[in-house]
Amino acid sequence: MKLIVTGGCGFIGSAFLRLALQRGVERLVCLDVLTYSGRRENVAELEEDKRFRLVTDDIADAEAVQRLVDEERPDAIVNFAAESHVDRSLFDVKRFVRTNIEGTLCLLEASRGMREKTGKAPRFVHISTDEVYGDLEHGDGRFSETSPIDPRNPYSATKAGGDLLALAYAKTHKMELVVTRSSNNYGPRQYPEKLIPLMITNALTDQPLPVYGDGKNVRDWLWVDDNCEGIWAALQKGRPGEVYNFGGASERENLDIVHGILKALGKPESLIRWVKDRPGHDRRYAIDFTKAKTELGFQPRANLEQALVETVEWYRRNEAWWRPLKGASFQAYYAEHYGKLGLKQ
Ligand code: NAD
Ligand code: TDX
Repeated sequence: MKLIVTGGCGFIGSAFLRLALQRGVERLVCLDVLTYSGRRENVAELEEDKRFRLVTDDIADAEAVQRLVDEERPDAIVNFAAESHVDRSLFDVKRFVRTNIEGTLCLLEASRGMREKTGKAPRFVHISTDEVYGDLEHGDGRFSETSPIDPRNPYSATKAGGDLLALAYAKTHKMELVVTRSSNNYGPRQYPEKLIPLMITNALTDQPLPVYGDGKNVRDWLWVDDNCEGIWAALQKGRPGEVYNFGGASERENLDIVHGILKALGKPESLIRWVKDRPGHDRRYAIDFTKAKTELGFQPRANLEQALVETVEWYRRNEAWWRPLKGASFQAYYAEHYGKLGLKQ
């Protein structure tokens, strides 16, 4: 199989690239423009493999995308590339619209373009998120694939846009396309702005741990390699035009996660800093993954408490990876943007 994977220098994409090479793909092209969260070091060891090629272009550059697709003629495209951080979408929405909606469109159009030239479009897996369903209260049920689409922040609105566009292409243009919607991932190489790596790296350096609101928001934590296994299965056997939810069966309040990290590092609870709540903060995400289990054999394997300790260990051992990411520009970004909302203060 010849694959183009977009956003492969990010957190989940780089884990998926590793899995694809292990599974014996014949050719693996990573298309990634290397934004702040795209790290070349995430694929450094893969660059030694002759099957691997890194192309640093923008998925929203229609010509560049068409050129690459025509040149590579992939059997499949897996689209991870995105602006992925909810907090950043509060300040910089245009960038989210460009990548998450226009970029997805360029990939879909390039796939159609390949069909016009060769008679066959690549199979397409579009990576979406459980955030497109909006939020739940404690005690509500879980999101299934038929739950209404009800995004509540600019990030999830643009993800919903890309997701629905992809599904429309499956129907209108009969593309062999599958959408996956997963819950919050965790594991190595996650950019240290997201809850778990931010808290770990702040605790390691004795910086305050900013907990939004009352700390009781719930996320369903999914080990990154479990998500990648699900995506691999969706690539192989997902039914065209279908959506598959992936969850970790590990719902926890944010404060439980923060306590787990402090315990694993032997750090005091006095490091916790209560800060103003995120505007439009979704209360709870919870995923029903029965469909993925039944049709794809998806099953999350990780035990959250053990895998969280493993994640903490990865960050402890890989300070050289994250330390430069939390330097002056990271601090300046926080000071400029988060200060305005009172977050992280
Ligand atoms: P990430 O921010 O770590 O990585 C995103 C990658 O996309 C980076 O390598 C970046 O350089 C690249 N990219 C961004 N804009 C691009 C563009 N215009 N052209 C080419 N490359 C571009 O994100 P992640 O956490 O690995 O998320 C990957 C995907 O999974 C995203 O689509 C995200 O919405 C989705 N998702 C993430 C989570 C999670 O918990 N992290 C959960 C559900 C779904
Ligand atoms: O400093 C913080 N303090 C805090 O209390 C940060 C960064 C987060 N939080 C809270 C907000 C959320 O309730 O922790 C929870 C998790 O926050 P994030 O790590 O920012 O993730 P979330 O907003 O849930 O979105 C994530 O899951 C769905 C990913 O970033 C998305 O890409 C994915 O689609």
